[in-house]
Amino acid sequence: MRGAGRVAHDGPMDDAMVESFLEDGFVKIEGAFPPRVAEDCARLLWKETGYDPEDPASWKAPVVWVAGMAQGPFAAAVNSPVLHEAFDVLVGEGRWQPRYSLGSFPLRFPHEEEPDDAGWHIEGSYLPEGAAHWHTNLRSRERALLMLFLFSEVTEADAPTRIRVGSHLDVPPVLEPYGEAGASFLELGPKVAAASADRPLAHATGHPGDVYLCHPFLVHAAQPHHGTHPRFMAQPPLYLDAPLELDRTDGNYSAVEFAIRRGLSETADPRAPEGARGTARPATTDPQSKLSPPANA
Ligand SMILES: O=C(O)CCC(=O)C(=O)O
Repeated sequence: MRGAGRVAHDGPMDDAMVESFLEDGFVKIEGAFPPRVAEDCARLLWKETGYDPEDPASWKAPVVWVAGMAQGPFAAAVNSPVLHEAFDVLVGEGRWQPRYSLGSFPLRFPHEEEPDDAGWHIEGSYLPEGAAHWHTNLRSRERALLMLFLFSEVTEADAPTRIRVGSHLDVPPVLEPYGEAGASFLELGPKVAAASADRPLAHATGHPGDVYLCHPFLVHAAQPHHGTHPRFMAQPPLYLDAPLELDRTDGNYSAVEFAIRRGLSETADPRAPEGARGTARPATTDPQSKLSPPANA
């Protein structure tokens, strides 16, 4: 198993972040928001569970899902300058929507019972009219990133999220045949699990205040918690402000778009012209446009 890659953010973010994101499908930003903010978030989350932090006998279920939290500490966590800069680097300036809340918290408790939600999958990002399950398509409709926010200390023993490193490149060929309509996570789950089975494993461990920014197609899974400390995390989307484009005439691709093209190119006809196979550089690694492509490019 390999360790989760991390990106320093004491200087300007740059090509190292983009390269790591393209290769692995995620970057870990340590200290993305202050530990004190994480503590405040955790206190509010405990209230939602109805459990007593000091009394393990009260931790009745292996996982408690909390939907949306819009109190100040959650808005503060997602709006740190370092995260905004990273969103610009990976998604592109003006191409993502600011958020003022966080959602989708799988709070995992040490438990003998196995959770029923620990299969390999990618996230659904939109609910088509009349559909029962969330869907994903090749252009990652609505979702720019999957984000993992840590609110507790997460060691190997605390049920960290399992990540298949580089699996975001296996998913575009699975999605391509479904076109714009996409497919539900139920249909896609077994296919993306099979396509990424040989990828090395990483675990989303870290400290309160660390954030993993993941490509929306990163294949990941929960795991049973047989440790001692509850694991508090959020896994919300970063929403797109403009749809992803996979065929830009000016080549001004974001890192998220570029990775999708790279995933497609790995199964494409090797005789196809280079530009058509996604082998050009993303705009974010062009030294002339160091950080992010312009909005609506
Ligand atoms: O709880 C976790 O570690 C991951 C949960 C997850 O990926 C999900 O249920 O979508």
